Amino acid sequence: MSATFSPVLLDALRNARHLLVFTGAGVSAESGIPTFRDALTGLWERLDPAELATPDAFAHDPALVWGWYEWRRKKVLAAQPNLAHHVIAELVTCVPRLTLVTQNVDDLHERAGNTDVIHLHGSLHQPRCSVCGQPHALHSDAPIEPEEGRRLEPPRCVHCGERVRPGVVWFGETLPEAALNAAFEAARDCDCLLSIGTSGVVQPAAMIPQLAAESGAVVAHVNSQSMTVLGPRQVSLVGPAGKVLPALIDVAFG
Ligand code: BV8
Ligand code: ZN
Repeated sequence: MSATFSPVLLDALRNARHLLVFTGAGVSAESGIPTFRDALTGLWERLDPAELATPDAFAHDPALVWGWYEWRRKKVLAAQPNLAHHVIAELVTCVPRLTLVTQNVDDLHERAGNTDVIHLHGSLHQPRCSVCGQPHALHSDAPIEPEEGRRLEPPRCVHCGERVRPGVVWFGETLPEAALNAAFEAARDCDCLLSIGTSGVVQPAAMIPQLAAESGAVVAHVNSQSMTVLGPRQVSLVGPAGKVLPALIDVAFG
């Protein structure tokens, strides 16, 4: 990709007091994790992910939903952080303050070295009881049985005997309040925001880049597809995050 970047963005990065990095499924795509809106293979080709990620879906067919999340968790456990995750971890050393907000339910940012990651949509790795809310311990080294498309009965809570559910935020559920408040506060405070690998359609997370722009921040969208930008202080960098980010950081800080 071309290493020519907007001077507005380069200045904003070099002079950033507070950089906000906001990520979506596209940042993990080069690690082999399917994005949320990609066509899924096998059985999942016939299912809409958005229809599996709801409280109603779990109530209607818990084994189908639990099996799908275990399949996804297995893929994440087998995956490694990619260059984009590593560059984001490195960025912490380039600016006085960095906040990392992700919509992703994987742990690839943490495995690349970021700490204090704000997870707006929860985590595949922290299931909890669907009734009493107690966390449920998963043994990450134990083999995960489901292959793609296999149904699997959810485990039972050791406290109350009810079904354990994935520790993610489903459609129609509210986001964790502390995480959302921290993300909105960072959006209002930051002077530069990198929005990486997100289609920006899921609310309320999608308000974050908009809020940062309204507060005067320079906003850059890094996406394999061209993103619509409003005004001279927003830019769209088109290409895979694993290529665009190393080039950007090299030009800005190298
Ligand atoms: C809520 C966890 C209040 C589960 C997820 C109309 C207006 C406003 C809101 C709504 C509305 N209708 C419905 C709503 C509410 C709804 C919503 O926003 N729906 C949308 C779809 C319209 N939101 C909610 O329900 C939220 N809660 O509003 O609470 C409330 C409560 C009750 C009653 C009333 C109000 C909760 C939403 C949480 C959903 N959970 N995930 C799970 O993972 O299974 S969301 C899901 O989408 C993903 O997990 C991810 O977190 C999220 C965002 O997706 P992206 O990350 O952007 O991924 P996507 O696949 O879309 O895009 C990938 C992008 O990467 C693409 O642009 C692609 O081009 C790019 N890309 C690909 N490869 C690369 C790349 N870019 C760079 N490099 C690459 N290599
Ligand atoms: Zn319980």
